[in-house]
Amino acid sequence: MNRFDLTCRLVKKLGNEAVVGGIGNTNFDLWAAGQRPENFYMLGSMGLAVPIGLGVALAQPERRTFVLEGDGSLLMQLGSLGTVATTAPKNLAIVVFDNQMYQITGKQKSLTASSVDLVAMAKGAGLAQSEWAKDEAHFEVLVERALKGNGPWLIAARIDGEKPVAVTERDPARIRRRFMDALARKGE
Ligand SMILES: Cc1ncc(C[n+]2csc(CCOP(=O)(O)OP(=O)(O)O)c2C)c(N)n1
Repeated sequence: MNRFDLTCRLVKKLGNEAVVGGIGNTNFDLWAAGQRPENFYMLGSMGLAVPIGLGVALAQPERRTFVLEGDGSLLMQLGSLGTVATTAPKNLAIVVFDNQMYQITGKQKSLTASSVDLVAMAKGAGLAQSEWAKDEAHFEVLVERALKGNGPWLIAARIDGEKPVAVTERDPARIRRRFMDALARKGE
């Protein structure tokens, strides 16, 4: 599967849901898939997308929140999976794009290229509703489930090594302001 393609499939289904894009390529493809004020483009820190998304989900339980993260970044903040399972927000879905490498810093292999299974780890952390997407159609089924049912969920997809389609504008203050303004408009 391909990160940009899956990101577009997800974004097409969205209304007022919040989306937190993790560092790097995940973020860039979210940007390229169509800029929404409800998207927060996290710049700079590996592993912070899940903690930020968890905060958003807990603060606005009536709004669904999707977190998009790379395998390397999720591995850097694994404890966050346990925190999500323990706080159990019904409105939070984590999407992990697993390319088995730290692509943006030079394609170094990550541990998912060898022994690590992120879905098994998520289940071990207490996230029972964790699943590998078998293909694009199955990915869409899992996203639909996350849009309608009670979470938290973790959706993992094995992706190719394609480069991202664009690069996120590096204007953190603007990104933050736009996101906060969008989230202040509750119920839209
Ligand atoms: C805490 C921290 N450590 C290291 C880096 C440098 N760095 C930025 S992105 C990245 C790799 C990210 O890998 P992954 O999340 O798997 O995404 P991919 O690049 O494969 O899309 C690294 C090592 C960083 N930004 N923050």
